[in-house]
Amino acid sequence: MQSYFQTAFLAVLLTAAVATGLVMNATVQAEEPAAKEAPRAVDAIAKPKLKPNIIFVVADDMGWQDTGFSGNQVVKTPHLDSMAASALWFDNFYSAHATCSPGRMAILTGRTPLRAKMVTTVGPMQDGEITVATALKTAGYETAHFGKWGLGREATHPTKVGFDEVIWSKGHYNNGVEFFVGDSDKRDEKPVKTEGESSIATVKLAIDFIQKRAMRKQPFFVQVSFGSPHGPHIPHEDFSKLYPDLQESDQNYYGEISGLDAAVGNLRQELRRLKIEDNTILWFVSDNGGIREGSGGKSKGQIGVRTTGLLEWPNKITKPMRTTIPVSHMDMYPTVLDIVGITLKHQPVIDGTSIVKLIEGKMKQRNKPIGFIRGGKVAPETPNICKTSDAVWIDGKYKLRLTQAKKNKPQRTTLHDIFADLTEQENLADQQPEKVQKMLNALALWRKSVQASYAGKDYKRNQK
Ligand SMILES: [Ca+2]
Repeated sequence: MQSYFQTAFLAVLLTAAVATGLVMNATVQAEEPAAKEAPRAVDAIAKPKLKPNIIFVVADDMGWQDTGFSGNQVVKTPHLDSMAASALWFDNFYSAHATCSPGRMAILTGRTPLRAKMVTTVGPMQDGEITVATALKTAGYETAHFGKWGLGREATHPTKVGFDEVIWSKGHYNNGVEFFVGDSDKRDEKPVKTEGESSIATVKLAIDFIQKRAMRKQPFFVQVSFGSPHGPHIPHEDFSKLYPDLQESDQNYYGEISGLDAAVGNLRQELRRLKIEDNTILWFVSDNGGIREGSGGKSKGQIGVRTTGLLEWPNKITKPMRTTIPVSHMDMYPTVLDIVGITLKHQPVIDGTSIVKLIEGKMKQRNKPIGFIRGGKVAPETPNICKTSDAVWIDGKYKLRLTQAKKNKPQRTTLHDIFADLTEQENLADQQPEKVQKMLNALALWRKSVQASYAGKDYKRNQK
């Protein structure tokens, strides 16, 4: 881990933030949320150690190099850059899966998406998954989801998996979005109408929720889930005009990201105004790989790829840190439960691990490998898909990629050093056959476990 704060860099960021002045420029007409059903309860042993407020902010299709702080020379992201300058910055933050919904399921459950039969882009996840919202309710948290959902309706509707207040969209959305409220999902059921930039409008809804809890000193968990920068790229003009010299498609793409960035700025500003920023964990991630070469590679659709990740928690992270230790979506759930001190009595298998030690600056290396399975465009009933599909296994500095035989191409195994060879140009498999075999063995064991979950093994007795 290395410190990265630089005075000159911060000065540039502050100048950019002032110059853009892009906060609070969307208006929202929110109606009172509809009455909601009680979320599912679970048995838990909650021995709260700390009760920080927790906010997950999830971008849609944003790549790891779509921010100024990560090296993009074009995009203007002063607020995310400012966040990075005081946060834990994950240099190697891995998406749990290739596309939108599976990554989101992993964020909420700590599990690889195929355990919930999420083999491809869209949901639903399986009934029986336990979300971080459900778990946090056992420790007295109030919970809310705002924005893109994508994990199903009916049994896996956000109101049924732990969220008290829900203002949501089935998928990605654009400016002027009309969100659904509570358990409604029909256009004529009193939607929340928004105006202005879509990410700013989403954050505005979250701020309304947060303000009420802050006044009561009530711990909360909020997921803010943007529809940007998922295509189609239709930016608000306040943000596309930041890029007058770019061609239109670039203005549109970067305009969406700058809108999202301003929304994050509004959220951080409000946490400071409410004087709750020190005791609030703000975890910003994207759901899958980027969609453009300039995003750090066109990696949406691939498994075992990096995406963006920042964690801000001033009470614990008192100086900026940048880490190369691999972390993934699947670590978010176990980390939050570890911080708050929650153990579920019937916790389904978790694939991630708590990174509390990393937050404390005490983790030298990761103690648990990270696995990825493609699934792909297959029927959910495909036999042994978890054992036979393409897979990636990250253990320490090594990434093993197993690509199954296709048509005329034989099965291929590659091994890369993810620290020394960022773009994975050099295949070390022939040089290190013992390492490869050891990783293949571990991967095979893990795939067997995922296959058992896929078959429904995990969903027992957790629901009262
Ligand atoms: Ca996405």
